[in-house]
Amino acid sequence: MAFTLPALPYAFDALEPYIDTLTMQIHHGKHHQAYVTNLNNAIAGTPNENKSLEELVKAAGSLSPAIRNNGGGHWNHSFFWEILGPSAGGIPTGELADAINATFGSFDDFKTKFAAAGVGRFGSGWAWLVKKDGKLEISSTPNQDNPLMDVADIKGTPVFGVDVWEHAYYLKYQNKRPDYLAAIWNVVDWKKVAEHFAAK
Ligand code: MN3
Repeated sequence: MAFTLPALPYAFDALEPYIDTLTMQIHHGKHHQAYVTNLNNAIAGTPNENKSLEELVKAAGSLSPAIRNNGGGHWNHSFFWEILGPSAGGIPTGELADAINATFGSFDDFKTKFAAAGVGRFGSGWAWLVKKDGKLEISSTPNQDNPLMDVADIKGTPVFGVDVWEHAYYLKYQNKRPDYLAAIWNVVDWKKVAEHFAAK
């Protein structure tokens, strides 16, 4: 079954001024669409056609680079759109907040460590908050890898993640990845993130 591009769950200009409209249009309509198209081309006519996206991603290490990169790209971006939103930001609450405070000291300490993971990722990739054996960890992955993959250094359930490819921020922030990573907290939907943390 062919994969399809999920609709963005809000308007392209909904994350202004933190993430600009043109970036969202190109990021969703061109970049994410290309991962979907290239993934479909890579699995067409093969037994992988019948697998779910999560099955493909989890087995990425034994599949072709085209499936690893584009399957990861499709999974990562589908996840990313859902954990952002308008009228978002603020601070996490409930058990997620307790876990962040217990693990990293405070929400501010978490933000600092998470941003360092994103800034420290050389080239293109993602920064992640991962739930592993019930505990939170920060990690980063290259390219379109993610913590679900068998090839990930830190494997677990993605709770939160930020795309640090230049295409995610260059139009507005140019070379200033730290500024993008500082702004993104304004559009994080912590309710959605808490749902990922609560899922087993
Ligand atoms: Mn991207």
